[in-house]
Amino acid sequence: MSTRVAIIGAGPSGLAQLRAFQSAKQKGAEIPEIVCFEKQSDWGGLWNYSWRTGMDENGESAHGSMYRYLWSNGPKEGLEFADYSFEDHFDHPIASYPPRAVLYDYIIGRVEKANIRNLIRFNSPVRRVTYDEASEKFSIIVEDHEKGTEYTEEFDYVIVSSGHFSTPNAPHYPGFDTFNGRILHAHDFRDALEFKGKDLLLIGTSYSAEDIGSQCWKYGCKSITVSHRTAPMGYDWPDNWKEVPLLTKVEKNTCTFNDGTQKKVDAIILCTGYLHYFPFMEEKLKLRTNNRLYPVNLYNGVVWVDNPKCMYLGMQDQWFTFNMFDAQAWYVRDVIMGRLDLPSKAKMFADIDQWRADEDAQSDDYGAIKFQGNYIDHLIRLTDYPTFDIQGSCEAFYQWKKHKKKGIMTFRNHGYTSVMTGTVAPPHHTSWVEALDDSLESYLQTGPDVQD
Ligand code: FAD
Ligand code: NA7
Repeated sequence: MSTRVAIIGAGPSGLAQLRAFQSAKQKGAEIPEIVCFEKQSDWGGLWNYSWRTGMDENGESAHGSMYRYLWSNGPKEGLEFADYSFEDHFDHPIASYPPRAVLYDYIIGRVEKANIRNLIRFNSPVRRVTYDEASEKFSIIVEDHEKGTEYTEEFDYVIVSSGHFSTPNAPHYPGFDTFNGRILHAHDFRDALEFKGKDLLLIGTSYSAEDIGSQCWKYGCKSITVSHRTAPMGYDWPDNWKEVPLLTKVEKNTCTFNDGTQKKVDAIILCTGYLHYFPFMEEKLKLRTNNRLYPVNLYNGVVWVDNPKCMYLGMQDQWFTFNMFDAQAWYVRDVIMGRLDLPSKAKMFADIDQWRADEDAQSDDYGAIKFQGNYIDHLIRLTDYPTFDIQGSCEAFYQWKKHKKKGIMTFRNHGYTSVMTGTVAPPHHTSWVEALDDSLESYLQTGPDVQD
């Protein structure tokens, strides 16, 4: 029997893995048998927008955390695939912060071309993964929602690419049970228009707070109050946006903060991040980590040291995304295909420690971006993934940071240089604040250029 490889999840990470194997096959290599299990009825992971919250149509926890009107929160020049540029896909240059539908189209365009959909079993959540030392095989229990059955199959390798921005970290604050409105986690936020004319409290200061707040502001909420645990975001916010210290208690609609100030609000959105959650992995294979750039126990950020036939993709906190998943997928492919050897366990652990110490030594976001760029560079040097100017991609991120500082509601009007094609992105035809239609059709229209 040939080597069997299971991939769990057909989001950007799982799709990168499928594409990596297909690329080797295209170049004449004999590849293992691949089966990708996907819980949802379609591919694309978080980028496959769903209105559903709570449970999906099969009674599984709804995976989606993306919401309507979401535009890329970083420049597309930082995430571009090295083997499939935006120009390859759209035939002409497009602006730097595409909405969700445009990025979805881009991700899917590559895998449609690679013709790999037949390797994915949809509506198939993985229930349990165990490893048997005697047979040296993984046993995977899968629910088949199409047939209404559960079955078990054996594999030689398992690649977990089920994402880590789906299980809410939802803290409790005193008095939440007396609140006369909606308390929701960012995971369940879908349409900013729900909050038009409302006073909102957001807790948290990272991407979700910044972007959900900006969305609600753009679509007409009355006011935004953002409560921080560590430090305020510190942008030059609009007049009806205020940053306050941590929430201490809620009494009906009145929220009290650490400095004694109070605010009456209509809804509370917990933008308090997500948990890495892998209930289907047996304990000896289960990744337990907080959200950081170099999680514990993963050699080269992907190989589970205690059982190197088990890999995790995309488990890092993310500055880079799609091209980082590619770098990882190409590396994992080459380990599985015996093109790359792994060092001893002790050496793998020592190497992880070194990377983590380097991560800890970074003092700001610029250092963190560079760190992740170095990690990607390290991986792509090991495989035939097309090399690209990672320093140039970091540069796009540095400019993005500066543009955000300059104008948090205008940064998306800027364009950056693609390190894949050398093209400078044209400004979008409408400024982000005025662009209420986030459809692919509207985005790809040409029109008067905008730059602030
Ligand atoms: P996911 O996209 O989460 O895909 C995981 C897949 O695994 C899903 O299809 C899921 O159904 C499947 N799955 C889960 N459990 C099982 C199971 N037990 N069995 C079978 N299948 C399973 N990144 C950017 O680059 N730019 C952005 O603008 C951006 N915006 C974001 C906005 C939000 C609100 C969030 C939450 C994230 C955003 N990201 C953004 C980051 C995002 O994590 C990545 O872009 C990307 O989606 C990660 O891909 P992934 O495949 O690792 O995980
Ligand atoms: P992040 O980036 O993990 O940030 C989580 C935020 O939540 C961060 O500001 C934390 O503050 C805050 N947090 C966490 N727990 C609490 C409690 N108990 N009380 C108050 N504040 C808390 O998650 P996001 O959802 O913003 O972003 C995730 C991805 O979605 C991201 O990659 C984007 O691409 C989209 P801290 O600074 O730790 O005090």
